[in-house]
Amino acid sequence: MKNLLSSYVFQNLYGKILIYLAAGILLSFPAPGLAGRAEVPETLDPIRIAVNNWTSQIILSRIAGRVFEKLGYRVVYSRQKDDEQWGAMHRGAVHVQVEVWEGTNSKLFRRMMDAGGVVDAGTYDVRTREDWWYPDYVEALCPGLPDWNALKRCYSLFATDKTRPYGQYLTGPWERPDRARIKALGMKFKRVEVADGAELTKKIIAAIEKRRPIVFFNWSPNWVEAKVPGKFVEFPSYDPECETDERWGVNKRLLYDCGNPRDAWLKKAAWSGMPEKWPCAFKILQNINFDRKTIAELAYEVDVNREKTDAVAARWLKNNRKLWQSWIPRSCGKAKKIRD
Ligand code: TMO
Repeated sequence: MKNLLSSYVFQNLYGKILIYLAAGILLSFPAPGLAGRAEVPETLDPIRIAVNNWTSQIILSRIAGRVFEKLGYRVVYSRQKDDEQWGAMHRGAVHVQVEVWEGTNSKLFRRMMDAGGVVDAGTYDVRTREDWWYPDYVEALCPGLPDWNALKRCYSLFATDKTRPYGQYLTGPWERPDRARIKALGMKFKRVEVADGAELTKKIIAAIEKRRPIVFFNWSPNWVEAKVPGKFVEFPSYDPECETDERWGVNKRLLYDCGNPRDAWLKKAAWSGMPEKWPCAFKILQNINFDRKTIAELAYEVDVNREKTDAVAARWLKNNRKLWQSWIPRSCGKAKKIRD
């Protein structure tokens, strides 16, 4: 009886302890939806990422999207032409742009920021350049390069069926006042535009494999510099006045008698409503960073090694877990639970 009683009391006590323990555990981990816990994703409205038409931008978009998805965000990729994306972003129809290049995008980017629809989401640790470029083997045929004056003399080297007797300058659908520059500098060149980065790549590779003289729009970092040594053409140094004051520069009557900036920035941009609507995703976007080597290598794997952009992005995420996890601030909550 005594034993029975004591075991009853003991069991009762044991049960109570269990109940207290269970209650304690439950209270220390509030259920989802209770106040005090970071809610990520803040909304299931999809984050729309602008996808442009050159390789590194397409891969970086995919990497950013995958990181958002790991935190539960919904992501939609939206094909956008370089010059048309700003209006869409201003209206909030597109929310993220992972590569804004100073040489080609700064004008519209600034205009949209001034108008209030777009915000700066941070600068990469990479300096960039975008301009006319040629492989080194062209130098022997056109003495004086990389000075642009050399091209005034040997334009006919670059003539094609589309441009003869003028030289051909090959480029893609990116906003540069090339025709205005060609005119202002009195160069005998015609601008030939291909559809996108992939087609430009095809044409460049075909030319360099036959060591044909070629001058084209290139940018750095990009795969080209890793595949073939070459240089940017040195035009008169960029100055903002070159684009606003006709009297500036070698041509006293026309604008655009200068090159693009030589030491330019690379930024990310967002719809101005993003910091409020998806605060965690916006902070991640601000933290995203790539170095020069990574951007060039990612482009190389697709453009030269012919891999799929999705496969290249997935492999990068798998091999660089620590880095992309470091972009996710603690305030995003769930960060610890994310899987590959
Ligand atoms: C914007 N781009 C990198 C193609 O010059």
